[in-house]
Amino acid sequence: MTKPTARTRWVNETFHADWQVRLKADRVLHEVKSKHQHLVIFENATWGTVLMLDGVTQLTTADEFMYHEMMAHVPLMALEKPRDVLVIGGGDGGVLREVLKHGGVKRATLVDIDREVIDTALKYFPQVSDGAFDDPRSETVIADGVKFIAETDRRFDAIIVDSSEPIGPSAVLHGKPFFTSCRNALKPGGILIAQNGLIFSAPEHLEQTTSYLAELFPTVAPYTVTQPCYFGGALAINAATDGHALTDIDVATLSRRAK
Ligand code: SPD
Repeated sequence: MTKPTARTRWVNETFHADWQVRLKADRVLHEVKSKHQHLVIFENATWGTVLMLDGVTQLTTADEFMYHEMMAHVPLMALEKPRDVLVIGGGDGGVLREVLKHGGVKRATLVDIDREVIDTALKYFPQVSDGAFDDPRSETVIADGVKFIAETDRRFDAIIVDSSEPIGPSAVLHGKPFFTSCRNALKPGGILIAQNGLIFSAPEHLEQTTSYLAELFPTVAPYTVTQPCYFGGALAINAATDGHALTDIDVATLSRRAK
């Protein structure tokens, strides 16, 4: 632990209207206002390297595995043979890294609007993507995820939306038109996954997404991850499908797939 001094820089999370969390920046590694958002990367003795976008903590190298594993393995373990996976957002490469652990995945496409996030992630915390961007099965597209999904002819077994909160460039990744396009780009039985905010402090976010998805899919099955750097309790991850994979699965099947 390094002792705060008068010159210590604290970086505040500014997303919540009525409360703030701040982290000490032992060393600011990079800070830029990109074309799309304010990005800051800094070191903290407890959390390791921290990425904040527009005042929202996106990841810390100490605990990122919790969120990334839950975003990737829940849908991919629920499917018998996922081959084509799309990640929208997630420019740090953490979800992509977990997706590529599934040997059956033949093509994993990551679409992020902000090249700055990918480039700085590779420079300042390459262990998060851990080579995923160089995997021959992966491809990276710098594009607006909303436009990409509305226009693509491809069909995916799983679409994983690794967005920030509904502000800045991420806001449109929480709307019904976007989720409608995602549904249209899934193969029959495919699964849509979307980061859905802190349940305790933003229940309306989970309620709204769940109602959008319920109008689009016969099965909606949100689950949670509790990751220490997302202060305020459990974070919701929403999941939807027109098949049965999310609800009709037994332990023996999961165990066989895990092997
Ligand atoms: N409350 C913040 C949720 C941030 C979700 N996105 C994290 C990106 C990590 N790949």
